[in-house]
Amino acid sequence: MNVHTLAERLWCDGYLHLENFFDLDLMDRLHDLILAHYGPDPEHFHNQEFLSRAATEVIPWFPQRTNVAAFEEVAEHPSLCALTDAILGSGWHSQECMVMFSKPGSKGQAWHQDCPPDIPERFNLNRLIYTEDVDPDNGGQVVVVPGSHRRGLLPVGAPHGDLPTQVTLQPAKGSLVLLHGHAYHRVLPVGDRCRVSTNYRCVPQGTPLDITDICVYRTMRYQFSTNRIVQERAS
Ligand SMILES: O=C(O)CCC(=O)C(=O)O
Ligand SMILES: [Fe+2]
Repeated sequence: MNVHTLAERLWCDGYLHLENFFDLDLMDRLHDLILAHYGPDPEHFHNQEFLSRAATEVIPWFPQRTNVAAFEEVAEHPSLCALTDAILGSGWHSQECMVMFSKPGSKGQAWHQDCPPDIPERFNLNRLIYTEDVDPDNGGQVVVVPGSHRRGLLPVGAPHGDLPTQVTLQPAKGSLVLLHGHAYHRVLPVGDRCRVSTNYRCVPQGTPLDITDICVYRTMRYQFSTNRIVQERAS
């Protein structure tokens, strides 16, 4: 399928799941670096208030801060750049890539929008890569509501409660998942093995790079730079 058809699908559904997008050897190299970085029992990152209120548990790592060359290879991947151009037009910018590690038995990520949808054309695009299979026996699937990137605010409600018309994605090693930042999405709780995903977020030209500083959950808006709840949403 050509990049323009894929871009149309992304704009219609708010997400795209493309299997076998990346070379498996590259995925293995990245996965080894990721496991070596975290070690067997990494510390929690967020404070207790966030962990309990957000029903979200991931430990982030920004590998480009330490210049890990293998991660640049994905950032510069020609097919990924061509697809991003088709979706966002030229002049888009990358945020630094973020690896997300979920410990065994952790909560995954509750329903959220990566940035507030108050201005519809102000959004981030997630470009998620998976360096190992998301195995349904171990949870950690990505759940998204098709078309929700055009529906404004995520409704208030149970952080992990099912939403009508949700679809469940099970990315395999080498998959690319593109997800509009206003789409309603979550990550299911993780079983007895760890889970890893890596996000190469980017934004259209003219969008502030800190657009994802405030995340919308069903119970609150949370600001990461200040570790503060900036709005309560619980009914
Ligand atoms: O880890 C995933 O599969 C999705 C994570 C997510 O919601 C995000 O990076 O915005
Ligand atoms: Fe997200």
